[in-house]
Amino acid sequence: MSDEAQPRHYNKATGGWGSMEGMARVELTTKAGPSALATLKEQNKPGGYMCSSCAWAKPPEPHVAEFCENGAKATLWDLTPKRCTPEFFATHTVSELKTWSDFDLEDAGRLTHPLRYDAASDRYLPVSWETAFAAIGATLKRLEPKSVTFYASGKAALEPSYLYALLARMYGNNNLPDSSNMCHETTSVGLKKVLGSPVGTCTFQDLEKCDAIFYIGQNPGTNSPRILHPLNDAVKRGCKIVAFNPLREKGLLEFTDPQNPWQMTLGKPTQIAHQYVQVAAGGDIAALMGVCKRVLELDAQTGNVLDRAFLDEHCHGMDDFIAKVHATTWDEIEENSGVSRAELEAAGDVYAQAKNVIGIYGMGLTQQVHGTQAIGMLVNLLLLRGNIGRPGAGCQPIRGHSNVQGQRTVGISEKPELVPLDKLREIFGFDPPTEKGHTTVEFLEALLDGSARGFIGLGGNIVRAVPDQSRFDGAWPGLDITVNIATKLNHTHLRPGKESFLLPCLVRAEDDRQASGPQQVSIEDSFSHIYGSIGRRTPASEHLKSELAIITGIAKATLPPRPDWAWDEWTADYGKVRELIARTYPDEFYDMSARMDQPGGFYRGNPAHDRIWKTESGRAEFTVPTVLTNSGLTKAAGRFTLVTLRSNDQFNTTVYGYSDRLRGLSGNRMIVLMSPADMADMKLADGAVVTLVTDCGDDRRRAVSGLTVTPYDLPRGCLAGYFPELNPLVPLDHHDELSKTPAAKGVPVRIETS
Ligand SMILES: Nc1nc2c(c(=O)[nH]1)N[C@H]1C(S)=C(S)[C@@H](COP(=O)(O)OP(=O)(O)OC[C@H]3O[C@@H](n4cnc5c(=O)[nH]c(N)nc54)[C@H](O)[C@@H]3O)O[C@H]1N2
Ligand SMILES: Nc1nc2c(c(=O)[nH]1)N[C@H]1C(S)=C(S)[C@@H](COP(=O)(O)OP(=O)(O)OC[C@H]3O[C@@H](n4cnc5c(=O)[nH]c(N)nc54)[C@H](O)[C@@H]3O)O[C@H]1N2
Ligand SMILES: [Mo]
Repeated sequence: MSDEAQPRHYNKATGGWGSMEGMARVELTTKAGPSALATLKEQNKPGGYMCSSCAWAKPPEPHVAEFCENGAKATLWDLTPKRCTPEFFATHTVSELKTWSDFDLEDAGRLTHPLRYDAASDRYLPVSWETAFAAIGATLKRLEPKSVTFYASGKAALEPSYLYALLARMYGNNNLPDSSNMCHETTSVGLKKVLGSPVGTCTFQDLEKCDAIFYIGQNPGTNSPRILHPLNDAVKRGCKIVAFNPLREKGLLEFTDPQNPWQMTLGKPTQIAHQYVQVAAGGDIAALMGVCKRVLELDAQTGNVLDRAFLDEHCHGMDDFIAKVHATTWDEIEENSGVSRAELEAAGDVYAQAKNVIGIYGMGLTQQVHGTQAIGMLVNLLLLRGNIGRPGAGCQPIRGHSNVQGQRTVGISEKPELVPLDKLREIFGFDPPTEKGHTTVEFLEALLDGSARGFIGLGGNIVRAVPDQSRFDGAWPGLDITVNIATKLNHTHLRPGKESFLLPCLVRAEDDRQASGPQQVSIEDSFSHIYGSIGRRTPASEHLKSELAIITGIAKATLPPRPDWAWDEWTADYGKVRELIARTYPDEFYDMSARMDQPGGFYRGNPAHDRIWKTESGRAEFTVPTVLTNSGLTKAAGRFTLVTLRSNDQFNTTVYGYSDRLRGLSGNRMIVLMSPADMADMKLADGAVVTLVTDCGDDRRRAVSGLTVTPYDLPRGCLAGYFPELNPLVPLDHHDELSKTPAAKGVPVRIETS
């Protein structure tokens, strides 16, 4: 637990000795031991185990240690010798455990036995797998298929994910929301609309050829630290990085390479960002508009800035967009972006001078009410100079969970139009449902209105990850059934339905042995590369099953028996599941088992990368934003825009510890960061304890109390604090207009002091 009450400051570069300290501390907490360190040595290397932390690429020629501080933490966290056994559950009731912190619940260790909730004693009791599957199957058969939701959290590999989606469709629905619905769904919808492809257009090699990177709303030092190596290399080549972020994130400022002994001991850190645009929270549409305005001005002067051949041949809607840029004044741009004209012109100059530009972005763009418009705006800028679909250029979201993109690729999607239903019909001989399923937000709405009757979770912690966090507590017990497939205990497991099962699974680093021998799985990274992964560690308990075996166990107990639905055969040999994936998606996954083990994996391709635009017009689409702020918030006296963030010591709702080293903060997660100028205006001292209250105009009071005011270098009007502690402040209906991704980066709040 926290041993320091006040945050303290840290001023070192990203990487370096600090990251070594961070890993050592988690090693101490988890007591993972020397064999876990052996696992780290083969992490992200061909023939090894693929990290279960973020979705960054696994390069064909890996470094000696191809893992980062946070990947190491994730592995050590999985491989802890601590165990959360039936004895633990005999000692603690569910009501008591509900009062524990996220950290303490997961710190109880790995789940060891399948468990069933017993309402009479308010405890989880051990149950056999057979009894659990039979009971789950009996209840699911009784329920109306449309009332059951199959959530997934982005970690499970391609093989179990494919079967999970198949199970939901054979059962009779497309209720397959994913953590992606709270994350990059804005990308899946926004990029699809303008480029015809829902994923990034770059390959790893493009990073070696770009001359500028526009790096928007993503925190590499914490959330995808291995990207710091290619960024570092790019800067050394002369590539200019222009960062857009309301926070001056350390990873974008400077980096000490932990792989480089000289730099670790003597050398100077590399300066990462050539220019740091400290945009107002939600100010990116306006800021990018300013950059575009400068590019058009330069073109008007010289006539050779725009890529006219590309624009003529490949784009649609440019005239309307250009008219909008001309009609938008610099005053409006400065007012809405919070950035001066001179700074945006400087960014425009970098863009215009660079031959190849990549636009990289993360949650700062996606978790906004107008997130899809913001992504459209970034694409507008890239299109002006033909920076999509050629080497060294492209639009590249940085995805979250290690296989979140892959889960969508193999069918975990509530949008049936994204799934080859005809292939499923042909291969499995059933009529897949065609009605659209629940997004995460729609599941929550169904939970509230009582139409949801069952919830199955393939990993994750939906109770803590969602908006309006505390609003659903009363609804969960009304569900007929909740089933969670998990590795460690979290608050979602403590919201049992009338019937409830907690099913423990192997982690990716563990030896997964089935009837045909040890099994490999595969995952897809942010660059659409697919890799094999094999676990070698002894499982945490002999009672664990793989995610795939649990899914097939539920399927067998729920669906009518058919010889061609060969659940046992598929469980015995995951290669058979890869054959099914290849039959369903032949163009991308042919010969999958062989290709996934080649160094660097295989690229499944992306039409936009080859300038084939699967959009409505058949061309890349310029879009005209209808607003200048991503958050859509209007300014009002005393109102702030709250940004919810990850610390350097967490993976989503998994809290490893209480240090946010790269931001110089530690000891307390119940803080609110605030600019000293706003503190002075509000007469708040460093260390004052306040309540944040949502200011969205509906009648519901949403408040989080006990937050310590902490001065921080932020633009005026912007507050920041931690996810998931601040999730009760995000209204359920405060989400991106098209994708319904909750707008966790633009929450309107007020400060109460008493
Ligand atoms: N160690 C670790 N790694 C992780 C995760 C983790 O929790 N821990 N989570 C994983 C997951 S699921 C995901 S999706 C990714 C998330 O990785 P990121 O996309 O980096 O997500 P966040 O940390 O939420 O913050 C994004 C950044 O957006 C900035 N920002 C906020 N508002 C704005 C804005 O209006 N404009 C701009 N330009 N920037 C803004 C914030 O200051 C922050 O730097 O990381 C993945 N990797
Ligand atoms: N306010 C706010 N809210 C947010 C965000 C934000 O930035 N701000 N970010 C959003 C984003 S980007 C995301 S992706 C979601 C995350 O939402 P989720 O993906 O639902 O949450 P996680 O915290 O990643 O899930 C952690 C749990 O997963 C289980 N687990 C871990 N490893 C495994 C495994 O290998 N197999 C299985 N079966 N289970 C495992 C463990 O029980 C662990 O407790 O949160 C979203 N919510
Ligand atoms: Mo995410």
